[in-house]
Amino acid sequence: MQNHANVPLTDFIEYPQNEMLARAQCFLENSQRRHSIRSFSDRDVPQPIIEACIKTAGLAPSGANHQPWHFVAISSPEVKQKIRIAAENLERSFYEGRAGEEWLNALKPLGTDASKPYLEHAPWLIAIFSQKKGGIHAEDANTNYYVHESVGIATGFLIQALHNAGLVTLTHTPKPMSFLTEICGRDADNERPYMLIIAGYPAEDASVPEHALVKKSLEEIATFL
Ligand code: IYR
Repeated sequence: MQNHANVPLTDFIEYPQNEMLARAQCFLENSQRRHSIRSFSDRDVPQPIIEACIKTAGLAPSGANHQPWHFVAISSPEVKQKIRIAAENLERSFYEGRAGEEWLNALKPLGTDASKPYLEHAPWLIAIFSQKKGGIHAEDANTNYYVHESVGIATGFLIQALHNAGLVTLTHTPKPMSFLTEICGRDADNERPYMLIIAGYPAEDASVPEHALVKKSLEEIATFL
């Protein structure tokens, strides 16, 4: 079979099982301090931190290892302003009726509305795009597989990486998101905007909705057979 060479696994680290449990619990406790934040400070975050987090996202598993994603990291005030204006326009029509009553009721405990000042205040917006065609090399144009799953995993990696670095984030999906394609100068034929991640320091008065702290128990989310 062609192209099937393997290299030995040399970077696996085996921990004693007590240490494994301690590490798993430590990661859990660290993850329990991750919250979606809607109030950001305008303090700068150096680009190399964002670069390292995006590199972590790029390590996510993907269909046929095609890595069907592209991350546009935005710190330009002009670009952020364009995104805020476009997103708030869409959100206004969403909150004024397009969402429908059930959806609006589901959002009430979060206290969200059409105003999105953090799209300008936060130091970084990361627009994530999924790619229909691609391959293991950036210039490839083969079919990508499990694109949604792959980009979802990479997005999870990115959120955890940003949290681990000491930043707060918000996942934002203004609907429809096609305006991001144009503002970010991406190829509309091959790429779809997947999600916008806002990243930075929390504002001093940042808060977390009580609703967001209600997490299902292990028994509710898992079954062991
Ligand atoms: N995109 C809107 C609405 C919104 C939708 C869901 I589902 C949320 O979990 C939170 C908000 C907004 O950002 O306000």
